[in-house]
Amino acid sequence: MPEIDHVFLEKILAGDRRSIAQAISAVENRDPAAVLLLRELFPKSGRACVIGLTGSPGAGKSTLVEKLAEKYRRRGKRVGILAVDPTSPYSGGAILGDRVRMQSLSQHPGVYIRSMATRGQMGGLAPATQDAVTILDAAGCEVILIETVGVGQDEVEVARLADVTVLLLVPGLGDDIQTFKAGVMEIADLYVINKVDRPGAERVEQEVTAMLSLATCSDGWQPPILKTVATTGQGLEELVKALDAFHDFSQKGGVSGRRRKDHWRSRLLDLLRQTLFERAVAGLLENGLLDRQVAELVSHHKDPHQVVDEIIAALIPSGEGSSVASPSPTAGLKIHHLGIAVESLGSAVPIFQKLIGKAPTAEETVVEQKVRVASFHLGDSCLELLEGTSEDSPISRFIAKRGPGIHHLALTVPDLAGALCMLGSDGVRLIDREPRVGADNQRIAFLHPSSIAGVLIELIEES
Ligand SMILES: Nc1nc2c(ncn2[C@@H]2O[C@H](COP(=O)(O)OP(=O)(O)O)[C@@H](O)[C@H]2O)c(=O)[nH]1
Ligand SMILES: [Mg+2]
Repeated sequence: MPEIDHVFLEKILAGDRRSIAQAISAVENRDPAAVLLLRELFPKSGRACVIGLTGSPGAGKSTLVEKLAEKYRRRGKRVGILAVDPTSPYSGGAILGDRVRMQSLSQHPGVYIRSMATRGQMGGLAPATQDAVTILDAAGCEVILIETVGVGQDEVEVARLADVTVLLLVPGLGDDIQTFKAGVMEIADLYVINKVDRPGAERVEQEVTAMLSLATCSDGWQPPILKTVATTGQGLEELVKALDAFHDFSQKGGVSGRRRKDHWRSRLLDLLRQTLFERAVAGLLENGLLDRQVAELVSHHKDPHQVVDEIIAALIPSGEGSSVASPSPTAGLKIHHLGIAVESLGSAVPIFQKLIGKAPTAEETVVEQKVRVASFHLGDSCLELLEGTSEDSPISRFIAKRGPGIHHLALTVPDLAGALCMLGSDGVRLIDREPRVGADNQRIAFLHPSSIAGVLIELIEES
């Protein structure tokens, strides 16, 4: 069992370059000592702002990263740079001019540059990059810039671990947008058209604008399109301002917290999947079960599904697997409010006021839902009287079809995504397969009345 080297740990925390480099190599090589090291470093991380920059090779990512690093240095921030791009000049792969330029940056005391091996990472590229981020973060880097080529699934995963994702496009690569559409295009928070000193920038801008007009912005953020000349620094000030604006927005609107939650959820599931699998396979190899089952497949005596069932049965003795108690994603569910469709608040409010013995706590119009709401707080939950503000409001349509009365029941759940996943696999009809943002920036989703005794259910994530 490896032991933690406290001197080494202290050096990393103090920002010692060589120790940081060794630690990142250790995670890349999946050195068993790295697990212990990360355990010590993890509680000291989580403070850095992680900025992902992605785009095709040659788009100017490294040049832009260098300029951004300078800007943040001037603000007194310590900057970490991770290049997850095999063609990046950080790795010494580019022309001499670039290399000299990068070397000057890398010798700056407040900047740490590292390129990640992009092939042959056993646990995958994104987990290794995540671990490198943890190390840099714990070592005191306040801003971490990650450069990736935004084409493959791996790179999309890397982009997802950033707090903000910037997509770089350049004029003249007409099919850029097509290439990116499948992955990174939708997850970018900022679009940068670099090399606007070259012809064709307007066309790229038009294409991005057209693409964004089709996209649904789930978080309420309208991604800006910026124009830069990374080599001269033109447009850099605006880019930094836009990054600041996104940072403020995501902190205030809870986007940052939600993203981190989504990120760590998928990271945990990946790690579980991988670790469980590795441990199971190690056991199989030891006792020869795998080889025996492979022979059964080769001779077509058994089919693969049958073999998988048998292997799992051998790994998990009967009953054990099914009796593992896991908390249900809907445990701790509470009534948030009951929505009642009324023809007019003017006549309904006084009746309820008499019934409840107090005036409504709030009356407001939710423009996007075309509804006017009067809320009466009752203990931990509340009664909402809903009046449609136009004929095509869902409330007006409900009344036209069914008459006034109970419209929906809203419940809070601690884990909305988990609840949707569970309910969906139990055959409940979901109106929203994924959580979306509702009034007050809460994460909500609706369940279809047809599978829940005719009641429309709104699930709200507990904040
Ligand atoms: N004309 C022009 N050239 C640029 C601009 N930005 C970067 N370059 C050049 O484009 C080449 C590729 O840049 P680099 O930063 O290495 O791109 P990366 O592969 O995306 O990291 C280099 O020779 C840069 O000097 C720009 O805005 N205008
Ligand atoms: Mg590069």
